[in-house]
Amino acid sequence: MKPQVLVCRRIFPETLERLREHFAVEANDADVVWSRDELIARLQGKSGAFLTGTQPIDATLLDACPDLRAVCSMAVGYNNIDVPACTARGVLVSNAPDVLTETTADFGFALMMATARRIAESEHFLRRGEWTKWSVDLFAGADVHGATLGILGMGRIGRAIARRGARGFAMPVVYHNRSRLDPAVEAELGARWLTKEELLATADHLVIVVPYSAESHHLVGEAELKRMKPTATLTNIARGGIVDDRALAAALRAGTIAAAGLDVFEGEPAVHPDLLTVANVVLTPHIASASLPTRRAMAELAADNLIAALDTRPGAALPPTALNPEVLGRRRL
Ligand code: 8YV
Repeated sequence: MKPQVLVCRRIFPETLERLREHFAVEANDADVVWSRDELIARLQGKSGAFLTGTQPIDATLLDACPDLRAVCSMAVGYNNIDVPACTARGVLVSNAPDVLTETTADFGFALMMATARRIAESEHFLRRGEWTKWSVDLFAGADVHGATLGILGMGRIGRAIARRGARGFAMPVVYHNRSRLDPAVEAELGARWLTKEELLATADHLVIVVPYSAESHHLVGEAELKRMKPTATLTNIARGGIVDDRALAAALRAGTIAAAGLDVFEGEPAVHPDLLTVANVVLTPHIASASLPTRRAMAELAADNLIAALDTRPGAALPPTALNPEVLGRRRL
């Protein structure tokens, strides 16, 4: 009998087909966002769960779903999953890194440029029919080329954004990360490490790409925004909750910084109402990784992981991007 798996949201038909070759699949073609109780109910008897990045997997859920052996997510961020709790219960966890790095960096750069050059704000003005004449400073924004690019969180996506800025736009790159990059990598990227305080004060365009955790909650709030230049922009493509959205809306209104670009929000898909009424912010619905080829690659990678994770044959290949592969060692002994 094929193992049973739950696919938590609508995914591409070809990925579903592949999963059906290996598993008895319960899919979610209606793309309903299940409540926690519904998720637990649907996970009964399931060996695997295909996650799309938002379903919370914690100790209580795991204890209520004793058949679960693998949770495989098609997102790179896995702050929704309690990995130690999974490991303690022998549940394999995987995420989907690498396949989205370049696409997400493209979007981060695009959002930063849209923010600096006031593209959304001016488009809304045009659509409202308010464009009646050319003016010398009509939607005049900040330059991107040659400006200092600040990157908070220098992982794979941060480095891909640094390359775009340094090579394509002649931007001096400064960054802050808990661990400094290898000097050779710094030299290759043309990037200089700064303290967080120095980074905030130095960047003309600050892009946030740190993972979300208890430590990065409200990493940028009122005090941090006050350290930034009044001409600076802030772009967040990482996770909601890293920036204090209420403080950011107030800072944008007060002119503490010039503008912001946000793809992620605290409590999304809800957006802080203050952000919706501020003009100098570009808002997008968590789509940084959303090119079709990349979303397909993310889904395929999650499927690869799920198929390998539930393959109990001795010597079976390891899931390619497992976060706790040690649980398989235990299981396959
Ligand atoms: C996903 C993301 O689209 O991979 C991530 O961590 O934030 C996005 O690429 C998102 O997680 C889906 O919920």
